[in-house]
Amino acid sequence: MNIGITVYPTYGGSGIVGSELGKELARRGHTVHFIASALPTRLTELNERVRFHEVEMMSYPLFEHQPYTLALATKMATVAETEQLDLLHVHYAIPHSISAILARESLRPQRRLPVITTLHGTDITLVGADRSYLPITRYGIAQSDGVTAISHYLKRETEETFGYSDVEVIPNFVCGSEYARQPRPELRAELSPANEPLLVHVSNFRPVKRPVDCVEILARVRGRGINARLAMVGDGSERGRAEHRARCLGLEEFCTFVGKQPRIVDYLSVADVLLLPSEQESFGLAALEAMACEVPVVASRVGGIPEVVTDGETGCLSEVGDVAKMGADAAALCADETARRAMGRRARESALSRYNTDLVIPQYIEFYERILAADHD
Ligand code: GMT
Repeated sequence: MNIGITVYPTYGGSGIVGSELGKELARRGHTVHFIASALPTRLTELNERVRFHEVEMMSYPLFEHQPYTLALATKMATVAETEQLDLLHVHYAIPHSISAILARESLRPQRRLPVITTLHGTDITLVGADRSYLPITRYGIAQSDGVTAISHYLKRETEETFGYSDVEVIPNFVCGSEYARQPRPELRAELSPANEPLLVHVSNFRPVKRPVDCVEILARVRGRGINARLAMVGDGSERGRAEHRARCLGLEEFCTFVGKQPRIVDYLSVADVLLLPSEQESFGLAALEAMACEVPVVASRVGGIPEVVTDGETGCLSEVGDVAKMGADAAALCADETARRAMGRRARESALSRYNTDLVIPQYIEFYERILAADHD
């Protein structure tokens, strides 16, 4: 197949999933055309089967804001014609599904161009549910030829928020050979110089991720007499607040903020516990990647996380904001290496038996084939 994929190229779960999906489809013989405003973060290598088409923005004095949605639609239609695309697969509903629908409609007299929208979470739970965006998001979903969601939770949310139920659940996935615990003694020594227990948080530091809670959790762990450290991986609007809280609690020397990193697997390989205290999380890709690296997860019992992390088996779940309980759970894991390693092994087994690329990528391919085979007017 010739597949057009659109993602936000910035640091975010939907961009990662869309990029990794494209690479996996190319490995299976398909040609993937990324259509985006910039090269997506994880798309490090382009080749004959993984191509990139940049959306060009025209600046004109009359435009107070450049109309990205229209520029994207134009690019989608052009690429669909020149590259003979079979379908467009967009990740994140706003505005990508609207652009794709415009592209499809503009080409309708000449060719069929099915649009598949994958919902990732905040496009529904935050942005799409905002009253001002709700009608257009509902339209984008209802007008797509196929809709997928990354968890059963998100499918339910889509039904509740938009009254739309024809949604296929295709979860996030992880490559078991890429995401496996690898010895990284230098990095471990840098983040934990005396081999202290190491807590790791990975996110885009948006308010919804509650990164400040990670600092609070570290304080609770250390308050129990455990000399733990914390590595904060990523960047975003809440980073300053988290750093400030670490200073206020006198913990700055035990917290390392490493910013955005290209190889998350290295940080997961040296982690003892992953912290994911999110306010909302429709799946929790960071949790899945940590589990594949044998890292138990201490997380909020929210959204799709309970589908991924089994409380007491592969991690520990708590109510959002309950940093006392999360601190106690993390401390218990830090203190008992045998139990922690056993939980880590179960986490990898659970992650790969359900979310390995070889299980999930064929679900996307079958979905594409079903949409292409469907009757159309
Ligand atoms: O909040 C993020 O991490 C970014 C966001 C996105 O759409 O870019 O991530 C969402 O998609 C990920 C990949 O499908 C999911 O694993 C995350 O759970 C989800 N984030 C939220 O729901 C907050």
